[in-house]
Amino acid sequence: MPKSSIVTLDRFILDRQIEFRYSSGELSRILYDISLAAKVINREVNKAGLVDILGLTNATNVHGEEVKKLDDFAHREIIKSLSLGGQCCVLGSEEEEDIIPIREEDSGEYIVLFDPLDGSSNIDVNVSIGTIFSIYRRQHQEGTVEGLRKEALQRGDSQVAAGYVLYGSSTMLVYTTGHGVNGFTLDPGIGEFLLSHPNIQIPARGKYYSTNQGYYHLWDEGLKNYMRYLIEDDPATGRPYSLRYIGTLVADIHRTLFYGGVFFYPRTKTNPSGKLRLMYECNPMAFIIEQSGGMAIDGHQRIMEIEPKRLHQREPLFIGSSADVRQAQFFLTQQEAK
Ligand code: P6P
Repeated sequence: MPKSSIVTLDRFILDRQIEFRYSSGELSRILYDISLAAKVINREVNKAGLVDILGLTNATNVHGEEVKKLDDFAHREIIKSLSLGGQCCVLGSEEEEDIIPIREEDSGEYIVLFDPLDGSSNIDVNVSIGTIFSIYRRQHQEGTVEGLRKEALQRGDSQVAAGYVLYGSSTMLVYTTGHGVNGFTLDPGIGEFLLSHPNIQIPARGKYYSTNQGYYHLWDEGLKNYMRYLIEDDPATGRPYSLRYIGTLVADIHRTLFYGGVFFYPRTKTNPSGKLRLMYECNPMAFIIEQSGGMAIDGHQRIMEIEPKRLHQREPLFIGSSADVRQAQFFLTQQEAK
């Protein structure tokens, strides 16, 4: 019997369950539940242009950003999907100020932090958007709200799994449990995520840089020096790099994962911590990129070694091919050494 070349996400999770030292099936169930929510969100994203789900809910989220209907739908869908299985004790969402305790009787060994719909400003113009998730195991059995708040603030290097869904020209789910990175493409005809990109490895160096250059005037001198270096004409060192920027973190990181290069959302004079959130944007993306052979820093230290203090705290992010991120780090620290 020929070995089937079609591997569904569910089959893959089951086959790889043994790799996970707590392989009681609970983490597998969480990954199933997230993939189910992703299929439901994908259906709405695909028809967003056809029904009145675009536009605003007249609400704002914890960051004062207008919450688009699809953001709110995705937020509720993920909570619903993760609340059923009993594996989670607490959730954290970009759309919710505080943690979301899941079960009164204080069971559930896992924590899931997520950005339900990253890049929502792009929803109305049909540009790729995404969902990001980060999964931890519970460290203590204290079931109070304060205890659960602590559970939701673990360092990135304690993650047991992380991934994203990219709703683009095709819908992909990319995730890691610490044993490499694998990508699955949704076959809408059968409603299954199929293994399409096994064991993804980021190129050691790329030829793209990805950032919102409109903030150049607000950057530190070291970063300005780095960017000027990247766009010098020196073919012998693979320069100039090309600029690619979509404005959806998931899409920009996904391209970087496959083509290499560096994405950065730095601190600026007006936003000293940058814009991206540590717990449900920087940490999960850092886990994935490190597992693919790349690097992720805040400009100085590993993103995943930052001690979290608040659920929605922001951090500067430099992420991508290790040679490129190291080069950025050199320019940033060289300037500070002066
Ligand atoms: P800017 C989307 O709003 C987001 O949170 C990330 O997905 C993206 O990387 C960033 O903000 C874009 O921010 O300031 O360039 O519009």
